[in-house]
Amino acid sequence: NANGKAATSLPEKISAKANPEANEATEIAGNIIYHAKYSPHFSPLKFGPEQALYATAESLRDRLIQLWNETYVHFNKVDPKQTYYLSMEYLQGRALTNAIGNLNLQGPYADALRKLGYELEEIAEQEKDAALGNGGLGRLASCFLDSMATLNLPAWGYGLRYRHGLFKQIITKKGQEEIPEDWLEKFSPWEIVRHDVVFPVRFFGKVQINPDGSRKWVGGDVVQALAYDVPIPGYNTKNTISLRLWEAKARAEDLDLFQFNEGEYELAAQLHSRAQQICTVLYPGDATENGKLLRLKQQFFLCSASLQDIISRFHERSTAEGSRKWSDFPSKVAVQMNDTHPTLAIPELMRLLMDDNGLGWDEAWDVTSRTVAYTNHTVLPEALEKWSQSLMWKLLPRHMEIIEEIDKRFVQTIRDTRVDLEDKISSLSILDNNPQKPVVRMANLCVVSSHTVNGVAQLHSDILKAELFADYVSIWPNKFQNKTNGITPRRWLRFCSPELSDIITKWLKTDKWITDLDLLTGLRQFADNEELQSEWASAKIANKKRLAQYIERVTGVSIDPTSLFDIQVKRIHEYKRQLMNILGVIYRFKKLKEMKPEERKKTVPRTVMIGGKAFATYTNAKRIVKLVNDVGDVVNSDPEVNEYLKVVFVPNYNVTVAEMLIPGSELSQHISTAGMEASGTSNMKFALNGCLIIGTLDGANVEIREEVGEENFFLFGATADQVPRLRKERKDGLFKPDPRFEEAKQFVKSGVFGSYDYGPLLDSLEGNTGFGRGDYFLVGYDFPSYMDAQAKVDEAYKDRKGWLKMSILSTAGSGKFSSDRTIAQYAKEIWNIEACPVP
Ligand code: T68
Repeated sequence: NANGKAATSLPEKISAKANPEANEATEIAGNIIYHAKYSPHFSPLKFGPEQALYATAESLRDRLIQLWNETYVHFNKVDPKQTYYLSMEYLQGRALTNAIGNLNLQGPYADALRKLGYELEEIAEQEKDAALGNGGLGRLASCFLDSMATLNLPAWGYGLRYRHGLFKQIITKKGQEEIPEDWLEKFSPWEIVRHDVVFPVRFFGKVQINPDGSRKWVGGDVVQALAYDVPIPGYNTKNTISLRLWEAKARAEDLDLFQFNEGEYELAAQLHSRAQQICTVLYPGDATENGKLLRLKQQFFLCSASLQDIISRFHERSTAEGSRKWSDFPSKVAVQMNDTHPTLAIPELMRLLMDDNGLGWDEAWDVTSRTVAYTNHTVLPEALEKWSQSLMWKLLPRHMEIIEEIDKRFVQTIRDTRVDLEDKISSLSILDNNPQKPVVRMANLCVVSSHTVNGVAQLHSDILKAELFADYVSIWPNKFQNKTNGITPRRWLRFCSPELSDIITKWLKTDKWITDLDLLTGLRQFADNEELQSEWASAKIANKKRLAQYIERVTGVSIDPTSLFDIQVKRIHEYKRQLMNILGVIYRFKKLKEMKPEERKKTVPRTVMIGGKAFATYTNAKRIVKLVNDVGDVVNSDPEVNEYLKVVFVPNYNVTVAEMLIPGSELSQHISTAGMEASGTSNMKFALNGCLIIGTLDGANVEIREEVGEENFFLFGATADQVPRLRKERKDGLFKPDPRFEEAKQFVKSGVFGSYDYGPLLDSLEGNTGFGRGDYFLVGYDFPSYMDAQAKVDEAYKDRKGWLKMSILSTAGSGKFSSDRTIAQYAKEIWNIEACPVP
């Protein structure tokens, strides 16, 4: 209501005011009321924050549907070449603030909600994250969708509608525990179910050979794929594209009524329950045979449903000008595979073309290989997908025939044309026929079948070409490209830090940087300006205070907003070396303890925040989480030290938590073993928000350092080309550890941080003797240069003006890392598509 008290019941009427903004707000408020009343999801009478969220989202959804429809009709009319992004993961996060911001309705929506007694922020807080992904790869897909829409590109995303997204992490005395996430517990106001978009997807069965020699996949189980569209609005444009998520459903006739009436309920509904399993969770455990089968089903389900939909749209659009030739398909359709998870799109497109549409092999292969392209996101051998051949024969017999044929033809071509590669054939081929464990190498299938293969940062793409795919490069030198990742500046600056955004707009005298991020270089000329510096500092401190309040609320730890905020947030993985971070903290703590009080006063107070989820079965990663928490407990309650050092494990790191942490950060850590982090994208978000990076020459760090200037980047550590030699030296016992490293490990062993057995974790850092596991990630080697770089950070932070200047230059140098730039390059250099703006 008007005096700012939350309304608990629905106002009947909202009165209009004279100015147009106010009228728009009145209309929106009316629409929110309408939805609360006539699209009810709750009983009447109560209109609390939750009811307000759903009604507000539905009022926005009306606009999104309108824009989505206009975009669809326009694309249908113009009939441009369209890209389809296939991804098993999307980390969308919340949608309300983003939709309001992209539609430029911030003012009217805030006013409308105020009329109803609410603040917009308070309502936005109610929304659950859509967390249909793990980490960087899934968030990249979501940033890409935002850029595709904003650039008016004819492009769509396809994914799965997981009932439960990524688990929720809670921290107990035992460390990380996982509880199921439930974004659909009530419902999602953003999705639109399309009851007319349904495709059958088959599993198991057999291949039938017809009298004319053609083949058909028959029998087995058939489930229905039902489409849900999540509208993706572009920024400052009408174009609104789709993230189409598939849900698996059984048909009514799949219920065996006879069995049901016999009291055999489970048996009667087994097809229903098998269909339901497909979209129940993201990444079901795959330690068991059943688990593997379910994951393979998920991948095929995404590929088959999406391709049937793409083909049906190809036909739908061709009716306007008469039927179209299949050879035109690649000039109307581009399919981008986000890593190898959607690889089955290749044999599935071949099957649909040959078995359902009568194309011959050569014609089908020509169409397929001109349509699909593949992005690689990792060089870690354990992350390169290999599926057991027997499992594939069982679930997808026709696809295995096709894969065998692709492999046979490829190998034959190499034999015919490249005698020099004869001894490489066993590693180049798609099928690995090792009798112990015959597998299909999905990355090889992707490289052989795609017209383009790309890495996600320059260093990563160079490594792909020089190592993982080197022999393929000699066959197809022009197939390989780099597309350095990017992030959307809307979510990751404009909306998550409105304070800093307004300052940027004021100094650049334009807000065009929001869609043309290179304009940020215009800040460089003001980097020394005291007025800008003081405004910059006040935005930072406001963001730090907001973050401090959040930390206190979720962890109970109170942190000092004037201390240096040092953050490392990402999935917990040994190669990302959170262990090096916490060992550094442990060393710092020990030194602080040893200091006299006057000495301590001269140090730079720091708050170290670490957050991230460990995969549920990744034991060492979970040990790291436990160690960070234990160290935090001891350090934060130490009265001698806790004024100078705090250690916080930020629980349940996700997109929404990132939107809080990143704007309040001053130093962030991107410290992976060189050569192992393909790109990293949070490094870009931090840099964009004026946060300095301490990091190795790995992934996109290399390019960030180039752009922001080496004097604004705290570099340390071995380079990627040194890593193999260093690993060997470590193994041969030639490595001499730094005393600081030994001291830190010894301190943990002494039991200061409790009785948990950190032995196995510490052993992973030792050479190959005894219990040692070789320190594969070279924590020991990089530790001294890491500590030296940290000392430089402390020195630099003491110079307030110098630090602010570096912070401004960091933002100024981040223009390259807009996903608008990345997507424009994909559009031009891989997809060959053009903007198609809705008039
Ligand atoms: C990440 N990969 C890279 N993989 O690690 C990161 N899911 O360097 C890069 O910036 C990012 O991709 C975007 O390119 C992942 O996030 C996964 O999450 C993954 C791996 C295997 C299976 C499923």
